[in-house]
Amino acid sequence: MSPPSAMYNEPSTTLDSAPVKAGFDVKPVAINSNGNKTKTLAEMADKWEQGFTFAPIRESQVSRAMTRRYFNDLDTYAESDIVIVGAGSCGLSAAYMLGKARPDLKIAIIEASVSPGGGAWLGGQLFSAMVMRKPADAFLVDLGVPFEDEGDFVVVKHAALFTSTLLSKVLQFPNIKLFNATAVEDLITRSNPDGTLRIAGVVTNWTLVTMHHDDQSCMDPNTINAPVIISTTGHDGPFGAFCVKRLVSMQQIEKLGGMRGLDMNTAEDAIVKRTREVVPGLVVGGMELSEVDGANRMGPTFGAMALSGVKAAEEALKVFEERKRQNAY
Ligand code: 48N
Repeated sequence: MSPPSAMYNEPSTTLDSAPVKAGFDVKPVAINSNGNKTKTLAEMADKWEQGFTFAPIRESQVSRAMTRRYFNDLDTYAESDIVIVGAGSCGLSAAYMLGKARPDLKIAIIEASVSPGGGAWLGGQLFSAMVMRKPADAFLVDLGVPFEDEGDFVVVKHAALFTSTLLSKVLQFPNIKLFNATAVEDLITRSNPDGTLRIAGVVTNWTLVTMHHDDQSCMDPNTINAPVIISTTGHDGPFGAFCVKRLVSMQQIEKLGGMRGLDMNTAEDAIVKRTREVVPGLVVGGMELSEVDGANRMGPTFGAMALSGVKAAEEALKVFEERKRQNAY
């Protein structure tokens, strides 16, 4: 007998499509569909053979729980206030600052990899510890990440502790949505009255699709409109420095300066101080900026990534408020 064709009537659930609510909406202990409070771990301990069972499910409920939310998010963030390209340490730091400062704004993060975090899961040469030079310890204090104080710098015992804490805090903001496994493969542009261009959104596709444009027939992308983009796609590499390379190919900047040799003292100050709106509507931070300015690289010290993210958030908010004044979205 063929399966019931859509005969199954799921208990009605309507997603809260109201604008995102401020504050962390922490739910009480879950209540089963039959109205019973779910068991605690202590109540389950050592009783796995005495009647333990999961609540019943139908596969379509799982499918609908995922797809309903994902496509609701795509609809909600199709018009975003700020888009961050790249969820590495700089992009996530910018998202954290924006999530705290502006719960009223819709912020979309587009991350090409399935796993966000970029190069910040380990310190240098796959070692665990992460070094941040002061005053970047202020960011760790704000975030609540413990560290060992070594005088002019601090050490987080495992880079993953920093990145997972930052990621966890960012993902808990109700006004921030992470679209991972999704690549930005172009930029939306608008002409200003004076004939110059401004960036007004991003063009996206599943990363696996982006990687196969050469061996498949045309696979058109999707879009997200936003008055300001923060690009933190890292230094040059298969996906790196994407937006600034695109600015060159669309002749918005003449050429890239190219990241220079390693010099920690020079590199970190330059990246933080020069985090800025490189072209109207596009703020660049982190190591992508080294490709624009020809800045030195700093190697395995991450304070500049955090503070560049802090500054990128400030710069993006200035651009956002300016666009609002101009009514130029
Ligand atoms: O971690 P990264 O690469 O970039 P940053 O700038 O956040 O942090 C850089 C830092 O990890 C270093 O490189 C350290 C300090 N070393 C310096 C040195 O001297 O070597 O994160 C960039 C993220 C990655 O997760 C990419 O997957 C993502 O951006 N990404 C993209 N996401 C969406 N669309 C794209 N086109 C895209 N390109 C890159």
